[in-house]
Formats: sequence, C-alpha cells, structure tokens
Amino acid sequence: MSENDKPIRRALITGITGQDGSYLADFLLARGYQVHGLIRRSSSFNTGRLEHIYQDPHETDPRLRLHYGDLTDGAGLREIITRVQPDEVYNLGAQSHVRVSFDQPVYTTQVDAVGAIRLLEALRDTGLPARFYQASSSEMFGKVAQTPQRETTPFHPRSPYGCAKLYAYWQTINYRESYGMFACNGILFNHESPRRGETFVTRKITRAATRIAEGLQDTLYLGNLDARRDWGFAGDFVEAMWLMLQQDEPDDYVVATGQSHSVREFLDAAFGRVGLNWQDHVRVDRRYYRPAEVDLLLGDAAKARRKLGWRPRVTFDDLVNMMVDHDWALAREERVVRQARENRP
Ligand code: NAP
Ligand code: G4F
Repeated sequence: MSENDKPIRRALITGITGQDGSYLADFLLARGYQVHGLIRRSSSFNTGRLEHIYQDPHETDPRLRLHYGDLTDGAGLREIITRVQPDEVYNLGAQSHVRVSFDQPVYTTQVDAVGAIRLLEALRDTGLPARFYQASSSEMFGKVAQTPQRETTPFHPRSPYGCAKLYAYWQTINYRESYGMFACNGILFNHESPRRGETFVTRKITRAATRIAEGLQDTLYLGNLDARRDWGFAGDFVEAMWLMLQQDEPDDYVVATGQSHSVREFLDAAFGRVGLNWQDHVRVDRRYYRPAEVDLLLGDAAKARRKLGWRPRVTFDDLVNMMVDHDWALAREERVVRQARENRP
C-alpha cells in the first residue's frame, strides 16, 4: 500500500481550544491526521488558539472539525465518539488551574475526574479499539516523597485538582487492566508557551514584564516566589503524548525536562530580557497563595527517553525568551493603539 492509499487516521482531542490541545492539533494535522476537537459553547470566541489553522490559505483546514460537547455530558461524548470513530482519543480537557480548584473543588472533580471516566465509559460502550491518552499531571506528586520524581514515586496530591487527576490516572490504568484498552497516562510536568493561559505564573510574568517595559502597567502581584517547577515547552511535550499512543504496548510515562527553577529565577530571566529589575515592580499578595503548596517539582523522564526516544528541545532560557518576545510584540501593539486613542481629537 502506498503512502497515498493509507486510510487517514482520525484523532479526537478534548480540550482542543487550550494550550496543549492547539499544539497537538498542529502536530497531528502536520502528520496527516483528520483532527476532531470537542469545544464548549461559549458566549465569546474560545477558538483563538486555533485561529492560525483557520487562517490557512484554503480557509478552514477541512481536516479539522469541531464538535460542541462537554466532559460533564456523558451521553454527548458517546454520541460524538460514535460519529467520529476515532483511532486515537486525547483527553486534555480540564479545569486545569490549581488555585481555582480550591475555589471550585466539586466542579473540578466533575470535569477532571468524573469527566475522564465518562470518556472512558463512552469509549468502552462503543467497543471501538481506539487508543486513549490521559493528561495526567506532576501535581499528583504534590508533597514529594522523592526527588527527582519518576513513574514509581508515590503520589501525595495537595489540591482538589491533584486529587481529581489522581482519580483519572487510576481509572485509566483500571480500564487498561480490566478491559484491555490501550490507555496511557502521560505524567506531564509544567509546560508553557506563548499560548499559555494568562493566569498561570509564567505567562502572568511575561505579560507583566513586557507591559511594564512599554509603560502600560507598573506593578505585578504574585504569590509564593519560592516554589520550584520543572518548566518545559508545550510544543515539545505534545510529541510525547503522540509517541505514547504509537507504541506496541500501553504504558505510563513521566515527561519533564529534568531541570527545576524557582519563580524568582523565572522573574530574573523574564525581566532581564526586557532590561528591568523585577524587584522594582513585583509585590507579594497573599491572595495568590494556595491553602497547600507544591514546593518542588523535578521530573526524571528517563523512561520516556529510553522507550519513546523523546527528549525536550527547548531550554529554559529559550522558553522564557520565546514567551517574552511574543508578549513584547503584543504589548507594543497595545501601546500604539492606546496612544492613537489618546491622540484622537
Ligand atoms: P488549558 O489551556 O487550561 O486547556 C484546558 C482545555 O480544557 C480548554 O480547551 C478548555 O476549554 C477545556 N475544558 C475545560 N473544561 C471543560 C469541560 N467541562 N468540558 C470540555 N472541555 C473543557 O490546559 P493545558 O495547559 O492545555 O493542559 C491540557 C491538559 O493537560 C489539562 O488536562 C491539564 O490539566 C493537563 N496538564 C497540563 C500541564 C501544563 O503544565 N500545561 C501539566 C500537566 C497536565 P475552554 O477553552 O472552553 O476553556
Ligand atoms: O503556574 P501555576 O499556576 O502552575 P501549577 O500550579 O504548577 O499547575 C500547572 O502545572 C501542573 C503540572 O504540575 C498542571 F497539572 C496544572 O494544570 C497547571 O498547568 O503555578 C506555579 C507555581 C505555584 O507554586 C504557585 O503557587 O507558581 C506559584 N505562583 C506564585 N505566584 C503563582 C503565582 N501561580 C499563579 N498561577 N499565579 C501567581 O500569581
């Protein structure tokens, strides 16, 4: 069979409008997949991260199709799976903000924990041999029992989000062991990008540093500056998701860079890039502290390197520079628009 005669593979992505979902859509489309995404009905546009695909010269890429649905609606999920008949399902949809999960613990559980089992059940019900990826998180290690953290490190989640993700993690393994499903957990450490949500600490910092540099704001309010994270680039990490589903056997993998930096170090790098001293602009506001903190995350991705051949390409400094440069361009545009408005007679 020639390359052209091969049947087109279909992937279904929940959370396609999010950071990872949009990078994964790019990745899969580039590999010839037909990509189906679950999107939530919203009163304003929530497809901004997919806009570049729509701006394709052929208008909408016909290989990208979006379906209204929600992880809280099991019947809807079943209907979409039946219609799409996916070869691969990536469950990236989540209430993904740890601080918010303390304010909305039940909702976070409904989406992140029960949502995953709704999707697994929908898949099992249809009897399709689709491969399943669960977006598990290093947040499950929480109060870490061991450093660096690897697949065998015991879990101790420290937030409603971490607990919900741990439930989904075990159900993924349970469906693999009980029903022989090809179901994998990617235990991903923090990964960022210019498409990162603006309330996560890295993007909050790069937006503020660049807006301060352009005279658009003066102060940045943050919480715990001592927390340490293993920050990688989202574009690198989605490749690991895909690789997990291409193996002969399903398994669980830690995906991380193996380097940890504090929030302070991130501030140094980001403000340094725009020629500012962060100590002149950052104020600590206890509102951004969490009832329980995850102090240190540092991953050991040796298994992913060995079995998947995966390794991160973008370094910490490259990541910070990429995010700052992107946000700096946005801040300059914002300044020009603001000045034009102010100069209008
Ligand atoms: P994100 O940018 O917050 O995206 C979350 C996605 O989930 C969005 O598309 C969102 O839709 C969707 N969603 C939220 N509630 C939903 C619901 N009830 N039903 C269906 N979809 C829903 O998150 P991300 O950074 O891309 O992360 C992707 C996944 O990986 C998440 O499961 C996250 O928990 C997990 N994870 C992330 C990291 C990381 O560092 N980024 C690390 C480990 C694990 P809207 O656009 O409509 O809000
Ligand atoms: O950027 P964050 O909100 O990410 P966090 O809590 O590590 O969670 C992210 O990574 C997880 C993987 O480990 C994902 F599963 C999860 O979905 C999400 O993508 O906070 C990072 C650190 C925390 O220790 C936080 O306390 O930064 C500290 N921080 C300090 N000031 C702040 C702030 N975090 C936020 N969001 N906002 C602040 O003002």
